Amino acid sequence: MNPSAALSAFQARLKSTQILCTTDDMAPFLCDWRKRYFGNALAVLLPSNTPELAEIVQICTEFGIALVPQGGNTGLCGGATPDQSGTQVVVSLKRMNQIRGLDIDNQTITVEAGCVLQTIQEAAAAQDLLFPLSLGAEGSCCIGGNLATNAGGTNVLRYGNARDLCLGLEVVTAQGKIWNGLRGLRKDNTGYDLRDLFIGSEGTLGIITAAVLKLYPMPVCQWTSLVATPSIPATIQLLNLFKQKATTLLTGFEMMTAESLALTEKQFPQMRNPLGENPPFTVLIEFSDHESEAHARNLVESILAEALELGIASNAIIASSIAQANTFWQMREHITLAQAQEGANLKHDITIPLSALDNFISATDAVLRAKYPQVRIINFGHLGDGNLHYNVAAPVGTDSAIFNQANETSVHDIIYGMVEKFGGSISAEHGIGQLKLHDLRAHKGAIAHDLMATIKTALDPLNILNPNKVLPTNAN
Ligand code: FAD
Ligand code: 2HG
Ligand code: ZN
Repeated sequence: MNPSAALSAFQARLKSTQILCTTDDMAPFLCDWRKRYFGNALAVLLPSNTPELAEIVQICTEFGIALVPQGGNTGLCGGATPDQSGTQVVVSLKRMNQIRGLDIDNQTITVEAGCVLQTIQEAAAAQDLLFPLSLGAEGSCCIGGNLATNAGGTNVLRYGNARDLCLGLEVVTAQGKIWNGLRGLRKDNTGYDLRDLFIGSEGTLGIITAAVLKLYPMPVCQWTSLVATPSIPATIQLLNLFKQKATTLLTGFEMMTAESLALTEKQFPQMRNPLGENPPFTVLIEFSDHESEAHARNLVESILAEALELGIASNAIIASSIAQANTFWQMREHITLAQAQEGANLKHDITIPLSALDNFISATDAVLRAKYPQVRIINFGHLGDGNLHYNVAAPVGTDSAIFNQANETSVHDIIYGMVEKFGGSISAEHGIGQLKLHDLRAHKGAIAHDLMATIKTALDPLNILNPNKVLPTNAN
């Protein structure tokens, strides 16, 4: 490894405005959104096109320098934060943010990795088309990061994860070669699927520089409602009622517990639950229709009426305007922000089969509360996908940093143990990064973990792409 020679080579190749080296300039790139991980770097590099990025990787290969790709830096597992050695470079894709083309006949858009997700949604909407990936960080996360983490969000129920929305990729390999796989094909059985290998690999196998994404017809209207439910089984019955009656028109089904909304109201007092006193569960349902407003409204109203009659819902409100629908969504999206403002919490982004969800929650709550009687369980998520954000916060009045430091491993072990028992996954949509690095082998199993390490070694034999993320360096 020769950091100073590498730095000289970067300086010879890039403009001075593309290399950040001072502590102040680098600071925003060196810690994660949650301010949980803090790293150091030799430099932050800002390439403006794919050939430039390929040259950066070649220089890193030559001098043995590790690279940490970064998009919007909104990831929740520390994957985009460098280690503390000061020898790695952060490669920010932010300046590679061109929309290369939108193909209306093929219903695809080709974008560079640094495009902000919301910009892509807006470019599609300008052509009356929908790019359905949607998440709370959409104003700052980038599509390269979304693909690298296989992001989920609030429309997975209908349109799938980021992986399902991507047809082609352009990638810079660990050798600094450019793989052009930018095909907009819905069928392509030509051997191993390299695209799917890079998606979800969190920058450890290649750097995504551009993508071809699927677009969909824009619905003519959306109806958003908030529904009060008494229990998890009732909420699942409500989900299945909507699936049965509304089929593909159901596009979002988000669950929020009373505790998660009470915390949101505490931190953001303007955010009051329009259902009144928080019911045990508040469900945000989004319904997208391609026929007419009247068709949609009649269908939503009739399903909700049936739900109330069956007793699986106790109250429901349909947003009367887009502005009101937005306030429903804001209440949902602000849970993460409220938790961040309240103090550090222990996040568990998990999936459980819906048939096991109720038993999982009761059993896990019971074990946690037996060990930590006053602990706060902030439980919300994309219930339509079986994806819970089962977040644990220190008891009121306890210093969260001290609580987390003392109990993090034990809390994770309890929850992940239960996840295993109930057939779930320890990472639904946020990835592994550094946060779950040491939990993966036990969860995935030795054979799968070893296969992953074999792939990593084959693609990145020098281990320069985001080392010690997803797979521990010594696993290669
Ligand atoms: P970064 O944080 O910059 O990077 C994430 C990982 O991808 C890192 O490992 C990084 O090295 C790698 N990477 C980044 N760009 C590239 C590239 N071009 N090539 C290769 N590797 C790359 N996530 C969800 O799935 N669903 C949600 O609903 C959701 N809601 C969120 C709400 C809030 C308020 C916040 C703060 C985060 C939320 N997230 C959610 C997490 C986060 O937004 C997603 O993981 C997102 O996909 C990360 O994108 P990014 O551009 O910020 O990536
Ligand atoms: C969400 O669904 C995000 O809002 C963040 O995935 C979840 O804060 C979290 O744990
Ligand atoms: Zn989520």
